[in-house]
Amino acid sequence: MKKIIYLTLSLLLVIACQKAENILSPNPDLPQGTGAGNLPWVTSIDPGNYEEMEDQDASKDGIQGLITVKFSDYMDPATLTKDNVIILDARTNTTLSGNLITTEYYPEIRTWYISISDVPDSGSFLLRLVSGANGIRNTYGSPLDGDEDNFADGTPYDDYHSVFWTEPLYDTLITTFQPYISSFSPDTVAINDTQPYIQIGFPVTTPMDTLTLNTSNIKLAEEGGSSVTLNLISRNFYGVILQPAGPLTTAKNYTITVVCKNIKRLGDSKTPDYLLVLDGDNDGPEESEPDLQSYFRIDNPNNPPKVQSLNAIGTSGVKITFTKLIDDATITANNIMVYDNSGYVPGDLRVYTNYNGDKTIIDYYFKRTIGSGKKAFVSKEVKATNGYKLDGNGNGIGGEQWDDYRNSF
Ligand SMILES: [Ca+2]
Ligand SMILES: [Ca+2]
Ligand SMILES: [Ca+2]
Ligand SMILES: [Ca+2]
Repeated sequence: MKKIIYLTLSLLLVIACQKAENILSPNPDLPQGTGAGNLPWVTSIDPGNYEEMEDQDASKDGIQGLITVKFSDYMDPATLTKDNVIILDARTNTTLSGNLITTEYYPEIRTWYISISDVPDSGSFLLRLVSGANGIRNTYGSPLDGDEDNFADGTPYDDYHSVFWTEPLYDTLITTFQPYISSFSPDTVAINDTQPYIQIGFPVTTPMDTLTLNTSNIKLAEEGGSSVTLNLISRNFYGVILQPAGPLTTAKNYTITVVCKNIKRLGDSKTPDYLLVLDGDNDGPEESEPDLQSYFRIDNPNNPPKVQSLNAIGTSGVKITFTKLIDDATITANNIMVYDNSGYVPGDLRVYTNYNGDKTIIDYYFKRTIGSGKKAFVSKEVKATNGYKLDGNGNGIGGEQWDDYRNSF
């Protein structure tokens, strides 16, 4: 007994010593996802994006500005220098002199104060906090994640951007966000139309450079690779409509490719180029925006079988009704299962059709007492007699990777 107490005490001592020495000791104030292996980000900035910078000293000419930046993690003070603060005066398209900027970091509260001694009192300004290997980093050496996608994109893509103003000149406010896709069709669905319109929409806040909405940047290919000619039907600042030049083939899949790195929004001369590029993957700017791909199928969306209904048969079984006749060869113990909270519930299957003879019904009788949390599973590998695989998610295309059906009853 004595020995155990002794060990516990020494352990406590070690912990206490470590705590006193370690400036990174656990801080209940620190959010999840910090520390080594996680990228730091800006949790708040004052003035906020597109807000006014207040004058801190009315007795002096011009604006004596203060910017308060809070970080998610403990930062390396050596990287929090005025060299990593770039302030562009959008009115004159010049960068404020570093001589005007002083900074001070308070590690206990992970807060960085940036003072600017004489900001022009009429204008708007783009603030960039510089990321990257030589930019702002945390105490582990991980660079600032300006776009908060938990990926080190390097500078300038991971720089933190914010705009403030000293006089409300909206025409000089620089955009700090990229355009993205707000609507897209047809997107992973089956459609009966062999010459469907392909429509891509963009938010009203990011009017697009319509010249980049063209058939080099938005392409269509048949499953297997051969490309399909598209005609441009219409385009404006907020969207584009294209159409296959000829009819597409029924029962085939087609892939739409959007070359995001070439598609841009309209910008003023001062907005950095990389903020004009379409953010197809919704994770902020990066050196080369990847292509976005989607697909659709020319087909009757009712061709693939679906589970029409699940009905409990008292406590002894469940009735599974399909929308089609099912190929008996695919009705197997692997493809049709019932579970409860304690696991698999084996069953005896009675397979028959409805009165009209156009739908398969399976009565699944439990071979053990079923408990709570009961669910039926039907594999995407179940096929109708027409050869189509199960469409578990109901988008009209069967046998996709997400088409397993699971539901409680
Ligand atoms: Ca002043
Ligand atoms: Ca990033
Ligand atoms: Ca992106
Ligand atoms: Ca599907």
